[in-house]
Amino acid sequence: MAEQTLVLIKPDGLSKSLTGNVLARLSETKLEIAAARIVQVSKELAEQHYALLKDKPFFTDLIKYIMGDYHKKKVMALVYWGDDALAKVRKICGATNPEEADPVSIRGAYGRITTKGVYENVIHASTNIEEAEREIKLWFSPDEIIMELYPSKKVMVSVEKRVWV
Ligand code: IDP
Ligand code: MG
Repeated sequence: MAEQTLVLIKPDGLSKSLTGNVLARLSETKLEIAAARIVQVSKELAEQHYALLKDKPFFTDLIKYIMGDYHKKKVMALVYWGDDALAKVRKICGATNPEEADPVSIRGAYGRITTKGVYENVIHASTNIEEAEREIKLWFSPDEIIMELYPSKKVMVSVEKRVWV
């Protein structure tokens, strides 16, 4: 079944110049990239993205990590689309704990646990269809995705927008 999943290359991945390596590994899945953008993550976006983990002891550090407080302040967000996308991407990512991840997975090859206990595991991938929908809608607007993944509608809005001088 064709599915879509949200992938984030986390700030450690970008700071360590691993973007190309991670994208090359993901291309092994033969999935299609449906959207991509570089994002400076606000506290609000970080907390919404990890809302389900807000009671975990590592939550505060996790928010700092994804906002780039420990690295460069940027994340690459992508939507991958295709057959069995969720499982294919999760498999290539490897286990959450980079020390336990298969050494040939992205997290096993490039992740680490800091002395403070932060799992710097390079990549995020959605775990199920519901999570993917919530996350994709959080990181992308319909116009930023090249296919109609979820129902959308056109509305008239008047907003201040930055344009080239
Ligand atoms: P996932 O990223 O493999 O889906 P989640 O349980 O959703 O794993 O956790 C989100 C992120 O929180 C992880 O990718 C990792 O960066 C961090 N994390 C998860 N568990 C721990 C932990 O026990 N200690 C420190 N950081 C953790
Ligand atoms: Mg998760």
